[in-house]
Amino acid sequence: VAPVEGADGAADQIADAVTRGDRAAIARLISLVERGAAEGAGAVARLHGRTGRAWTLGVTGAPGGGKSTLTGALVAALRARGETVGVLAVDPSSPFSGGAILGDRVRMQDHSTDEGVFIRSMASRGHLGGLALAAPEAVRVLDAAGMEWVVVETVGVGQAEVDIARHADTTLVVVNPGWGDAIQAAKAGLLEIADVFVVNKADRPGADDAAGDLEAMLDLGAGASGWRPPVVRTVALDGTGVGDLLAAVDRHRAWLDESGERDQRRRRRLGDEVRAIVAERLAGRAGALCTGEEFEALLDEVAAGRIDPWTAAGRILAN
Ligand SMILES: Nc1nc2c(ncn2[C@@H]2O[C@H](COP(=O)(O)OP(=O)(O)OP(=O)(O)O)[C@@H](O)[C@H]2O)c(=O)[nH]1
Ligand SMILES: [Mg+2]
Repeated sequence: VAPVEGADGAADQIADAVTRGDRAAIARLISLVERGAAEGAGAVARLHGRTGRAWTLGVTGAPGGGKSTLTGALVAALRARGETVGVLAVDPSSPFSGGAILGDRVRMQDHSTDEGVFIRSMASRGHLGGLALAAPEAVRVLDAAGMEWVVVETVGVGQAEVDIARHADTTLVVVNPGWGDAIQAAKAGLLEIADVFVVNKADRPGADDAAGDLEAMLDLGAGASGWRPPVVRTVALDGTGVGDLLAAVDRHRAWLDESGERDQRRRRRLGDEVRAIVAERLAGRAGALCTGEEFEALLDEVAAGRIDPWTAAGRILAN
């Protein structure tokens, strides 16, 4: 959605309030962004120049792997270091605030009274493309609000969800012991996007096997990027291994900074975002061009066999 002309005052106001860290303004702007509202687009556009300080952490993996519990534990560890954290739990599949989101809120409620933490769930309204566009906007809001870390949790099942997690500075892929979880993760395309692997629920049998599977798969693809994703075992429920996990994230962060890869990644991410916006806009135009009387008349011609679909499309585009 394009920024609305004449709404500059309101957009300025909300952008300034977000920059001051006003929690109500942050919540409101993320809601606007989630809805794809024009007012939100205007305000977030203003925020872009005030972003770039937050370190974004993607957390993805199969449903129920313990991503939210782990995120809660990471938030606690980061807060213990005195660092501020924004959390976005992105739920692309559920059309309304169902059990998963409620569950996330309950699990993360330890932090609900802490000013240094801002936790928010985002749901799509049956439109994945919308969420893929809205998620980076919401990250921008939390970044501009001064959060030093922004954690984005997505379920790594579909391409849109994987893309959202992949667009973090550091991406954690969470697997569990047993059931060939590591191999499932590989099939879902999660192997390529992981900067750090987490074998969570390491209190259960098979954690060593899962870690071994991952290391073996990493051996096959080693050497390409200069960073070999470490495999860290955690028990998110009681915090075991979370210190090691944070240390691995810190090492990845230092490596990205030193190698210059960080700037390249961010540039790539912005390129992807611009492309996605262009695609969304073109799709909107395509929808508008392919409805109405003229379109139906053209379709009559195609249905009657007088012109073929490609010719019809060519005529529409030539107009
Ligand atoms: N045994 C054990 N259970 C855990 C651990 N971490 C999380 N769980 C449990 O696993 C279940 C799912 O945890 P969540 O944190 O909701 O997992 P999730 O990946 O966020 O789930 P979705 O967002 O629904 O995909 C809950 O019942 C947790 O209590 C762990 O380290 N060990
Ligand atoms: Mg969750």
